[in-house]
Amino acid sequence: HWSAEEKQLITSVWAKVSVEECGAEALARWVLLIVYPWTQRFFTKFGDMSNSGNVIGNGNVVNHGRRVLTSFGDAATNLDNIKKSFASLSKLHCKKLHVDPKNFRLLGDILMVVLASHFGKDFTPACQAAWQKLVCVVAHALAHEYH
Ligand code: ZNH
Repeated sequence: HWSAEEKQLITSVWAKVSVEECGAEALARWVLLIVYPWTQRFFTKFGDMSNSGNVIGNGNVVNHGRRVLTSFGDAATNLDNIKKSFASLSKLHCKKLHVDPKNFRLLGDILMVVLASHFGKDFTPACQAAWQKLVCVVAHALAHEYH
């Protein structure tokens, strides 16, 4: 269900993404904006998350951001197989981590903001549309094993 143009837009943006930088920024923004009241529950082992100075540049946040964005990249480079390749991650988030699946969409939206701010006018409306679709498909795939 991906057109050749969508595939091209997604892979051309992905080729320029630094999972290091964008992953850390997306996760830090997300933790601060949305998860904040619950961070103690989700990310206790990351250390003190009580103020932005401790979140931005926190090595655990950087590492986890890289991990999450790298797995996003697996989706971006394997568009026709997303549901299958995310099945075990979906189980993990549901059964073990107990993450509310609403959060997958929210993190995806923040990733879009980060990409737009990094790539400026190169992140065209057509790129945005293709990425919007990707983050929806990923969120859907991650929620798929929730029952
Ligand atoms: Zn997640 C983990 C991905 C979202 C929380 N994650 C994880 C991992 C990955 C991911 C790859 C690793 C796994 C292993 O190790 O095996 N995520 C992801 C993605 C997304 C996500 C792609 C999108 C959208 N997460 C999320 C959210 C949250 C989370 C939203 C919250 C709320 N995760 C998490 C946690 C973990 C994970 C808590 C674990 C960490 C540790 O332990 O280190």
